[in-house]
Amino acid sequence: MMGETLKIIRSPDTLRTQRVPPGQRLVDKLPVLHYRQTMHISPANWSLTISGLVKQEITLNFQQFTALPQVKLIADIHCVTDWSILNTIWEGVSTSELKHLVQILPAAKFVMIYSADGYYTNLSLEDFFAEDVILAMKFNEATLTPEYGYPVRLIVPRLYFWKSAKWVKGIKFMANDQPGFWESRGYHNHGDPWLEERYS
Ligand SMILES: Nc1nc2c(c(=O)[nH]1)N[C@H]1C(S)=C(S)[C@@H](COP(=O)(O)O)O[C@H]1N2
Ligand SMILES: [Mo]
Repeated sequence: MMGETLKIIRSPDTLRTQRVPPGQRLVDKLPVLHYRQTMHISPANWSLTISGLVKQEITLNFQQFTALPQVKLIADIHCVTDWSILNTIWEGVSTSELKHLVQILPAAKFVMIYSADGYYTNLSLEDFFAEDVILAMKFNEATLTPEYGYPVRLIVPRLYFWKSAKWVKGIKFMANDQPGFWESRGYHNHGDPWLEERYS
């Protein structure tokens, strides 16, 4: 892979003339936020299980995951606690790659993302498979640090940052929507920053 040029995906919101959503302020460093302690995960102990409404569940180890095609993503990030950061750069695997690994059953309409710290968050399939959603392994040209979700975190640029689960270990396809960790504790089920879908 060395020297290979990655396909670049520009999150559509980076093309807006006004890039800061209502009620947000700009910061220049990504704050570290999670509900418990930082997880320290070694690649040897990491795996990703894709389960639920798929024809056959699969579990990928780190080596298998890193062998998948990768992309570079340029995206603006908005946290519900009111900070935004523009032009972040991520590298990883587009969620659409998963469609080549498992056959998703037609009944599947939602996903739950599961993290190693017990965190989980829900997304519609439409939001999960949006063109700018990736399972990231690098942030601003460097391997993710444990604080930012090493070895693999989700990046969902067009929803508030609580949807961007760190230390991802599982993805479950579901017919019905279910609230995730913050979604069942007062956060909005969807979380569009441009509509200020902050709390419910
Ligand atoms: N596994 C996990 N992922 C998580 C969280 C968490 O507590 N655990 N917190 C979420 C919230 S509320 C935010 S704001 C972002 C913060 O990501 P950062 O630390 O990279 O800025 O991670 C999200 N992903
Ligand atoms: Mo958050």
